[in-house]
Amino acid sequence: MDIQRKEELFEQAKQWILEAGSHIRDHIDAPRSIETKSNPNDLVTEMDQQTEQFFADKIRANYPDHLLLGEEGFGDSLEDLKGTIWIVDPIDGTMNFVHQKRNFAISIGIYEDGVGEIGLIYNVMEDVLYSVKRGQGVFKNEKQLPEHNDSRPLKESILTLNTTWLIPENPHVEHDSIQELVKTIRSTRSYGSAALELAFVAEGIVDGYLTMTLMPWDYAAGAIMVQEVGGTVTRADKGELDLLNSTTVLACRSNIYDEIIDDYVQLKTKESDR
Ligand code: 2AM
Ligand code: CA
Ligand code: CA
Ligand code: CA
Repeated sequence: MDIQRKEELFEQAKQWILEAGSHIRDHIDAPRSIETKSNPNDLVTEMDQQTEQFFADKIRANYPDHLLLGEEGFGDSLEDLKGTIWIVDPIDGTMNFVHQKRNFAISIGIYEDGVGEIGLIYNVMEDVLYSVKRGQGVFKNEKQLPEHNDSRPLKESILTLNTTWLIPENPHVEHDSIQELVKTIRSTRSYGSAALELAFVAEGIVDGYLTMTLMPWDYAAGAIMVQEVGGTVTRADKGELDLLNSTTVLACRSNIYDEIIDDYVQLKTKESDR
């Protein structure tokens, strides 16, 4: 992407994400109606929908030739990744938004012909913006994050992980392989927002994030950030991420990547059969 164009797009996206976040903060204590989607624990609120609508209106008015891929259905349905695509999760961590009123983020990844160029993850209640322009480093607010250069071994690593993958009945991964992983590492954390968990991997405050069921809007921005600081991000079977489908994701320091997948992650179903 042309450097000048990238700069302009970045500044515009940054202005909109801060504006949307400020609106959510101002209404954090307002009464809200909560609906469920695929199951009783899969929540959505009018704030998720309004926020995605906000981005859809802004993008269509200002960049009519761009496309939007969003969680709540206000975007376009895409058959391929050609062109400039905004991949937006209006609230990542809706359950945290509803129950905790913190620990949720707005996530925006801007891709051109399938290549991630710009990423923004806004931790709304803490007013912390993680941002990246590919090739120009990752920033936490105004401060540039260092490249991953710590080669701590897996046994001294902290991974973010949903406890779902330790339950025998989960359909995606052999739970005992994940138990072995948990026994090996230093500790686990579960923040409940994929976007924030990826930003934390980029920041180096956790060493990796492993999950089985992400959609493109969950990781579009975070994957660019982790790669930019030298980390590795792929499917949990080492395949390339597919931005058009649900996917497993491992994002981590590059020095622990092979060991996690080769020695611990035993998937129940082939990614191609999901
Ligand atoms: P969401 O809050 O935008 O739905 C929770 O562990 C993380 O997984 C969140 O980032 C959440 O995003 C994401 N997620 C993906 N698919 C989900 C689903 N079907 N139900 C709940 N959370 C889901
Ligand atoms: Ca959701
Ligand atoms: Ca999400
Ligand atoms: Ca969401």
